[in-house]
Amino acid sequence: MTENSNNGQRALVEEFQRMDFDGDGVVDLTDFLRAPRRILAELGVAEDSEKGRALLEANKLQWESLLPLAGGDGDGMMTVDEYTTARTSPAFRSPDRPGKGEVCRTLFELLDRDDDGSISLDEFLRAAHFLCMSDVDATTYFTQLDGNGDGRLDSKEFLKAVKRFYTS
Ligand SMILES: [Ca+2]
Ligand SMILES: [Ca+2]
Ligand SMILES: [Ca+2]
Repeated sequence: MTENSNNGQRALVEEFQRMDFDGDGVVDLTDFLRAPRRILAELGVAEDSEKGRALLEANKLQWESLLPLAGGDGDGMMTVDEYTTARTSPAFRSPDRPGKGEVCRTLFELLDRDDDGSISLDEFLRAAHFLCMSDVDATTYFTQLDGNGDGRLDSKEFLKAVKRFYTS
C-alpha cells in the first residue's frame, strides 16, 4: 500500500469518527444528517423552510445512494469498514451518483442568502463560523477558492469547498 492510500484511509476513518456523533461505532441516517442540521442551525435557517428541506432531502438521497455501495447487511447503518468501502468505491466518484449534485446545489443555495447566484465573502464568512475558522483564515480560503478572482464564488468554485463542509 502506498503512503497516499494509507493517508486516504486514515482520513476516511477520521471522517467516519466525526460523523458517528454518539460514538456507538456505526453511522446511521441521524448521524449522517447531523452535519447539514448543524449548518442550518448555524445559519439560522429553519429545517422546514424551503432551503432547509431541500438540503436535508438531498442529504437523505446521498445517504440512500451511499448505503448500497457499502456492501453492508442492509441494516441501514454503516460500520467504519462499510463506510470506507462505500467511499472508496468507483461508483462513489461517479458524477451521476444520486444525491451528489443535489447536495452541492442545495448547500450553495443555502449559503447564497440573497439568491444572486453567487456566494460573496460575507455569505461565506457566515458559514466559516460553522467550520470554526477565523475570519482571517476564511478570507484566505475564500481567495483560494475564488479561481477567477472576481470576489465571488460561483457554483463551480464552491464545489471545492463542499468536501470540507462535510468533514468538519
Ligand atoms: Ca452512531
Ligand atoms: Ca449571494
Ligand atoms: Ca469567482
